[in-house]
Amino acid sequence: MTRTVAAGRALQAPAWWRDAVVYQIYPRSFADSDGDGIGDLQGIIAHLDHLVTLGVDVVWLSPIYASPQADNGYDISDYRAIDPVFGSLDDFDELVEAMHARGLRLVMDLVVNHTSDEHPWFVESASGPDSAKRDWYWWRPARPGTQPGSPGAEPNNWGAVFSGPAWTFDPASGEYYLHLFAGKQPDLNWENPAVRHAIHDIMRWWLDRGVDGFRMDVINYISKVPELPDAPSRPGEMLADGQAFYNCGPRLHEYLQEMHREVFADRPEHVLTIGEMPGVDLANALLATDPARRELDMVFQFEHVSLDHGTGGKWQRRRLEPDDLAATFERWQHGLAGRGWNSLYWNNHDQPRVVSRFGNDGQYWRESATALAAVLHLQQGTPFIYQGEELGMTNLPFREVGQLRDIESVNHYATALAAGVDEATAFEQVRWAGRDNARTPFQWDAGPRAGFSTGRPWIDVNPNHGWLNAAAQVGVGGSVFEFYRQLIALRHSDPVIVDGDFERLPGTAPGVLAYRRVLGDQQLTVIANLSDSPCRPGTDIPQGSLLLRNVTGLLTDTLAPWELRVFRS
Ligand code: TEU
Repeated sequence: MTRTVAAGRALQAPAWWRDAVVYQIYPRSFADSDGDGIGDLQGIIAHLDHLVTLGVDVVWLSPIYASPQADNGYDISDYRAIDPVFGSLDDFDELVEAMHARGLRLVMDLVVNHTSDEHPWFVESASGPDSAKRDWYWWRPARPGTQPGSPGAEPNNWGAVFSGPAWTFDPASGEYYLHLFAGKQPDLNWENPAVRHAIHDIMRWWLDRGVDGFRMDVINYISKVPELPDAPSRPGEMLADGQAFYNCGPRLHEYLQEMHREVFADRPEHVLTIGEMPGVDLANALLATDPARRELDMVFQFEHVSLDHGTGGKWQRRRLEPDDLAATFERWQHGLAGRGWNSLYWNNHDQPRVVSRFGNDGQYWRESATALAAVLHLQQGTPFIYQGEELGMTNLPFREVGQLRDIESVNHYATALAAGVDEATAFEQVRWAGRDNARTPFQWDAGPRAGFSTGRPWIDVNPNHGWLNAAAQVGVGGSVFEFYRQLIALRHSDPVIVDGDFERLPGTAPGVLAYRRVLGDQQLTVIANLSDSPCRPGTDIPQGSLLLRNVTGLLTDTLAPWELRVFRS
């Protein structure tokens, strides 16, 4: 009975988040208020007006909980405490108040596929096979017939995302524990209802404190096939990709529905929920975001940010074919239309900067940053802007291995060398695809350390901050920042962007991406040249009023390199 009433209300109430734009803050690299070289909560509070000027509605904060910082906070040792490096719970309450006073909502990062190995749950679990929390994690004996602790004795052959086997041996108990990421990130066993209840409790605790939603880290990995079988491996390779046994595993949707019932269903305000799902397919994304199923509002899928990966994965670079990009966009726009919901992103703290990766961060820096922004933001879904993306921040020209900070890059570099890859090749791999590219300090101004900190930043500042910074762009006509501001304002004022159907325009020239959004008699046509050469689009340039363009000069039937035009008709 209550469920019907709740469903009726949800259908009538306009969902506040449908036309919202989300801004991601990576706290470590946003603004440092105390000069220790690491960004913090007071730094964020001091810069909230930047977000208000930009016009975003929601902030997603990467993890700020107590953590040994083995993976920059994605390894949590206390879910109810703020890491002292970022501040205190008082600072947090102040942040929530300051955000709400400005009409901004706050989404927390929820990292519950795994904890830190320093979390009291794991410490207790590791205390011995008889521990009351032993089965809060995945403990397994060595492979039968092997010597425990010796190479190849791991319970199965899965590789970890951060290199090496997904198992670490604990000599004290003679067993191994599972970690899909680093050894300091043991996976929780969601099969155990006590684990799920403890997580629901944590979530309610933060909602009661005033947060407005959650971005859920690798939430599609929480259900594993409990037998944890070996995965098929490539000839000559010891380790294999175990995804078939944990990506959207057998109980994922059941767990998400339970979480919805236990945590979200009875809240007075809609709780915004975003599931990060590496490797998710369309079918599972639809199951997770169909409102009738009561799971999540949206998921991050990874297809468009994998198009430049080689067969060996992210470290193998392949040229992006704009046609592949158009086909991927079209598939997801159509696949989720009318039932599910897309999230739209180029960047986050795990992806290289889009203007360097898919654009041209040299000659066509401004043009490519703005064209890429527009082709993403004018689709249906919820756009996410990662800090600095609104300025067109670029990858860092790393010169040496000592500049690397990310556990994934450091481990990959060492593993590649051990496997016989030469230093130059291994370095080029992490330089191009490494996550540190996204994590350099936010470039506030041209001053020392880009105005990020008075101390020595934990990671190098990009040397281009002398000209690429917020002070040089905010309020300056023609800047990347002002272009983003326009895109956000358009979404807020134009229902065709929020609700219009998506139609890809066929027959375009190579490198040209063109689509139409249609709502009743309203139409928006987006045409972009995603290449360094001028070209004729190959599709009719529509008659109608020109709403947005990222270059100046005469309107002809040829698009300039990285030119974008948006027409309303
Ligand atoms: O990332 C999940 C993930 O699998 C990838 O995005 C990963 O970061 C990388 O690209 C693999 O090559 C999430 C977080 O966003 C990431 O920062 C964490 O390191 C990871 O989970 C573990 O918590």
